[in-house]
Amino acid sequence: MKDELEKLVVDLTAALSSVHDTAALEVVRVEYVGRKGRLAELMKGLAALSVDEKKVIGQIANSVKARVEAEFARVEKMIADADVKARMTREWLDVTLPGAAPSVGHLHLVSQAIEDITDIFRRLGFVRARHPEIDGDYYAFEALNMPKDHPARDEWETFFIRDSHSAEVMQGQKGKMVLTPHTSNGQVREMEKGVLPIRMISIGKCYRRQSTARHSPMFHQFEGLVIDKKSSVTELKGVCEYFAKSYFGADRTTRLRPYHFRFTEPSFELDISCGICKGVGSVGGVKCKLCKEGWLELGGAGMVHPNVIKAGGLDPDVYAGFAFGWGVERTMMMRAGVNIDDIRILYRNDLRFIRQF
Ligand code: FA5
Repeated sequence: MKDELEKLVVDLTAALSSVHDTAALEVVRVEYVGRKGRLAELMKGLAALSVDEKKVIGQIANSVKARVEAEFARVEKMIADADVKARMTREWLDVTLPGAAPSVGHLHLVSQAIEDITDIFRRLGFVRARHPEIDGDYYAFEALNMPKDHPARDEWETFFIRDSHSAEVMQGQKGKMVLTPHTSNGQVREMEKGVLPIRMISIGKCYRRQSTARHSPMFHQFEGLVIDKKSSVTELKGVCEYFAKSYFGADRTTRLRPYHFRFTEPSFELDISCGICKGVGSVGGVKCKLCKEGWLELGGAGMVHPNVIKAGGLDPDVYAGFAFGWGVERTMMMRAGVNIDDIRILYRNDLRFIRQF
């Protein structure tokens, strides 16, 4: 029995020499020291021995058990050490390498323009206001001196909202519901608030049934409205000039060109001098490719029509004012350094384009 115990240790050491992971170690453990393993089987033979033999063999068996445990402990440690080493190789990190900065986004080109525009008008005392982008026909047209069926409405190529149940145009409290074709719907809404004087800048989305290199079906306008007891075209001209110089550069100038809008009288189109030919219309004797005549159109403006002031609940004999409405995208596209030849690219969500600004 003594020899068999010694042989068990020799066999165990040999078996453990080819063990490299915990699964294999468990197999050997079951075979040698499991409940029905080789050691347990040998120990059963102890019962048949005499008392003296039991003493001797018992001592040897204890020493064998201690050696077996030591062997298992040695191999367990070896496997654990190898695991740690493998993990360190796998997860090795060079803390001296430069860090990878997370990619930080930025405001869309149009949002940047909206912030710049708001900032310029804020310096003149204009307060940012917001008005519905889906509104009743009354605010978009009727209150702006464009009665039902007036042909001037055609210019706005309006989207009306259909009722999903009846397929009829949806009726709101203030007439048919429209996707606002301009921000001028905010004029009467602002006057109705009854807080005077008014110096508002309202920037919002507009929608028209148009899609060309210069027209987007969805675009933004910024609407200025001043209503006070005294107001003049000179003041309007001063505001336009201040905006043009602040946004485009000190060398740019503006002109008001007579025009016609139903909601302003007199009405104008505001032009700014071209940044390429500096308002001359030609460069080195050749017609300017950008403007052809020295000026670029920015948008509409004028003195608020008395009927609109009345619609706002105010007395046109007491109050007067001016208004203007310009396209954010077109204004931004006229700025030096923004070389965009199709307005619609702004809304294609192509990151290769957006990341350039
Ligand atoms: C108007 O919308 C008037 N409400 C402006 C106004 C306000 C006049 C207050 C007087 C007083 P108009 O239709 O011209 O005017 O549009 C004004 C500007 O909006 C245009 O000059 C252009 O810059 C921009 N715009 C118009 N339609 C589009 C479009 N489809 N895509 C991009 N910009 C557009």
